[in-house]
Amino acid sequence: MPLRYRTAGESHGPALIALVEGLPAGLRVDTDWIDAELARRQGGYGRGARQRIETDRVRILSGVRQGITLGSPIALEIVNADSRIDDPVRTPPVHQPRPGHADLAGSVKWLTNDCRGTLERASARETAARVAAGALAGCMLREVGIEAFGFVLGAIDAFANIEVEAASLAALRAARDGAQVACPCPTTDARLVEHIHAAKVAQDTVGGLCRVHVLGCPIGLGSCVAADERLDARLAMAVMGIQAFKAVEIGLGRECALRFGSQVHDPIAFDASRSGEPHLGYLRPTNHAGGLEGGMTNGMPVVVTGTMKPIATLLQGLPSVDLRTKAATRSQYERSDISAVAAASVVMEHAVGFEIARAFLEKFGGDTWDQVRASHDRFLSAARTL
Ligand code: EPS
Repeated sequence: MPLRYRTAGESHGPALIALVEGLPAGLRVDTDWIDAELARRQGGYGRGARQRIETDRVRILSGVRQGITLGSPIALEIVNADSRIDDPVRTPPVHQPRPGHADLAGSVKWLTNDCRGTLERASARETAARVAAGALAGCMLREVGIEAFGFVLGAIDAFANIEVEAASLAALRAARDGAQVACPCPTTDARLVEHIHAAKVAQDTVGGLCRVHVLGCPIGLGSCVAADERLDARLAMAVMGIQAFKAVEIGLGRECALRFGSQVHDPIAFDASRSGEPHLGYLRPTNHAGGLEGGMTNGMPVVVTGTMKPIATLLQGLPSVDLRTKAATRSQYERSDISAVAAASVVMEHAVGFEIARAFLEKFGGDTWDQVRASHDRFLSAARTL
């Protein structure tokens, strides 16, 4: 069984669910850490009033016994405090679709002029369940020293220049977690707060760039042999699957088009004294490839950047039509966030982490965690003797 997950849950439904299949038996699950990641997703300057209502906590409904995975499907539940989907007064119909939202396409798709069902289905509230699934898989990655680190890189005119290395990871994590918009660079973070505040005053919204570094991946996760096995393709899908993401880049990304090959490709050298590191001693002075060559990890940190568009719900509204009359109007306002980019960086960290975990189990999978770990150790020993 490949590692996979499916989430379910509407914005104002009773609960969110994630069903995770394919984790081996014998893995310790750290629910405190999963809850801490859920709390981190709820933070960030620019979030709406909903975050004061919800206190997201995971409840494990199956697949775990005394804190250890059984190897059976793991059902995770996060209860919605703001559950009012069955109350027609508190979740009234919506007839003026928001440009940039799923409202219009979803209403036509489901043959109704009420956008309410679509906004409930499309809501990013569901990302809480995705973070829970990703953090569950992260419990496995942490056992083998693989760590995903997501943060906000910037927005509008403020973009940080952040070098992520194993030695600086703890300090960067502390800076990010103490920041208001999850950006480890304090000056960029402060500027992002100004932009989000200005957007609030102007009844506007702000998106941004999120970046995830994954440290500690062994060489050879993913594959070059088929399009759907390429890890870069799979990471792109995982990130584009997050609400409001419009672009994904690996390493230098689209900047590759601006440079000649000699300025893009990362030179290869070898230092036997560093064979204990993920790159096994194959040193790369640069990491423009973002840790992926030929759809496989190359031992350098995996670096993925995602672009989140500004939230489609603007307090000022945007030009739209009333779906009943087709008359010009403004889009209908629903309680929302000014910016959810800080939350999106947490979601992206876990979406990327889950895909790395999936690739890890494809290469080293077994029924029990001990078997998986032994397979990983055997592979590293063999690779070091090449
Ligand atoms: C969301 C709209 C807002 C956000 C919500 C996502 O919800 P509401 O309309 O209920 O205020 O707060 O995000 C969350 C609740 C969350 O936990 O992230 C949307 O339309 O996607």
